[in-house]
Order: sequence, then C-alpha cells, then structure tokens
Amino acid sequence: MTSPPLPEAWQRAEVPPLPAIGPEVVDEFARTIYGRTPEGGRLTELVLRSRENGVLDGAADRLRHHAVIACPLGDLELDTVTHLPAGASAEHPVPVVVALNFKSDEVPSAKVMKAGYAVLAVDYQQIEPDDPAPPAPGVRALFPTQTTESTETTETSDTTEPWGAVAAWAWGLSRLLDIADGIEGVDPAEPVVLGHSRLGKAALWAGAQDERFAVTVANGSGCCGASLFRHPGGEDIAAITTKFPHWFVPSFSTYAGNESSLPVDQHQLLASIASRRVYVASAEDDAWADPVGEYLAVVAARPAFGPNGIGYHVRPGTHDLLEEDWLHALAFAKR
Ligand code: GTR
Repeated sequence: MTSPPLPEAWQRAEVPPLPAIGPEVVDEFARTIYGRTPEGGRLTELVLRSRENGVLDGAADRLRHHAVIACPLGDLELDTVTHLPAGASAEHPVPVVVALNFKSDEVPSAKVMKAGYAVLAVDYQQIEPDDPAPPAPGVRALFPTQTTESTETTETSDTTEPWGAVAAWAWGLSRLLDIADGIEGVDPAEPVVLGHSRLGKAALWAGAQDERFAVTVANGSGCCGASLFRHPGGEDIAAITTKFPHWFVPSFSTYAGNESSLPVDQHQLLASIASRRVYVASAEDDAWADPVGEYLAVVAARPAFGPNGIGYHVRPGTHDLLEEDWLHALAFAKR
C-alpha cells in the first residue's frame, strides 16, 4: 500500500539529534511522565462466553471472553472481544493485534480482517477509568503503592509517585497479549499493539516496556505519544496536565511551560522500542496532535532502527482511526 505524499515543508524542518538509547531512557520516561508499569497480574481464568461465526459479511468470527487477572490486592475482570479472520483455526493460527477500544462495540472493518490479523480488544475503561476522581477504582488500586525505580546513574531516584492511567492502560495491553495466548486460532508470536489518541500513548508505553510486542502502532497519539515536546504546536504539557492530571505521574505538571527542561523527548521513546518495530500515523488536520511533531520524531528516531524498522504515514483528514490507517499499519507490520 502506498502512503500519501508528505507535505514538502515538513521535509525541510529541523530534526532533533538522537542521544544514545539505553534502558535508563525508559526509566526516565517512567520517572518523569508515565510512572512505572508494575510487573505482575496473572491470567487465572479465561472463559469463552460466546462465538458468532461469519460476522462482518463473513470476514470474521467474533469471540467474547471473560478473563480474570489476579493482581496483588485483588482480581481484575475483563470482557474482551476478539475478531478472528475467516479461516483462522488451531491448525492455521493468525497473528494478533491487541488494542484498546473507546467503546465496547467498536469493530474492525471487513477489509481490515482481510489483512489476516486477529484483533483482540477491550474497552479501555475496564482497566482503569478515565477520570481524575473515578467513582470506582481500576487496576491501579489492585497494586500496592510503588516506588518508581530509576537506574543508579539517575540522580533523583527516590520517587514514590503513583503510575498514571496511561501506564495502567499499557499494563492492560500486556494482559491482552496474555489472553491472546489462550485463544484458539491466534498465534501469539510477533504481536502488534495498536492504539489511537490517548490509547496510542498507551500503546507506545506498552511497546517500550513489553518486549514481546513485535510491532507498536501509535495513531494520532500526539502530546505524550509520538509528537515531540520541543516542537511547537498542538497540545502542550500545561494543557494535557490540566485536563488529564490522572494520565501521568503528578510531578509531570511541573514541566508545564518548561518543555525544554524535560530530560527526554518522544523520539527517544520511539527509539527505545528498537530493534522491535514502530509505526506512527498522523492526520493532516489533526493540529492538536501536532502531525509535524510526530513526523519529526519518527525521522529523528530512524537511526535507531534497521531497514523497515520504523514506518509513518500522514493522510488527509482529522483526528480518527480510519480503515486506511489500519490498512497502512498492518501492511507495514507484515513486511
Ligand atoms: C484529547 C487530548 C489528546 C488526545 C485525545 C484523545 O482531548 O488532549 O491528548 O489523547 O483527547 O484521546 O482523543
């Protein structure tokens, strides 16, 4: 599939240098922005609740599972939806895309299913409510208060900040991969993690931390996703931490209006996923997500990847995850 051409002005924009990438970079992102996603959470029950064959004009079978995940302070229950492409079976398993949905009834299109991937998704708020003061707590209440660990080389190592909701959603994406392992017709090798917008931020943080993900796809992920903090335009730290304080560690807001003092930028997050692969997608009229900043992060991160290691497209239109975004991303994943 050919991607739409890039606007010419973008190709002349300044690309930031890429500092050396080591495990301490992921620690810095945990410490300053997302909080550390804790280890743990064990899938203890996976029950197939229903199966509808031949949905999406015959392109897929729809499976609904109930999963129980044992966490240190209690169980988290998830109701997942899996679309298996027609013809997938235990004898002919297909690779999987794990994704978070904004609503439980979101379904991939028939054309997306024909790309040959199973799509396993859950409503993201089953993992953690998207609310600064949720009426009922999510998974973050099922783990003891943690210390954000840093490497010895980092000076400020002793923080006790809670992990943000983006990190909780990232944890959920890893659990979806555990669930994929138990579904007949799914081959859990070479999995793709995909998300749009705030869920694109979560997909990137999952891809950076969970090395099982072979391909990470961030669509319209914007500020705290793929776009550079230091590229002006779109949402900034002041805006995002005012409206969504629960997404990040509380101290992240101290960088509001002072982006240049943040010890990291998002091209380093993309690069930290290498040698595994990354795909970033933007929309031309999605100014709030700063498509130019997303593109520049990809170009800046490119030296960390091998050939075909990082891909990008920008399409006409607004902030959305469209069929064409899926098809470009899956064509990249298949390469
Ligand atoms: C916006 C937010 C963005 C983006 C978006 C979304 O309101 O400012 O960072 O994540 O929501 O998730 O749709």
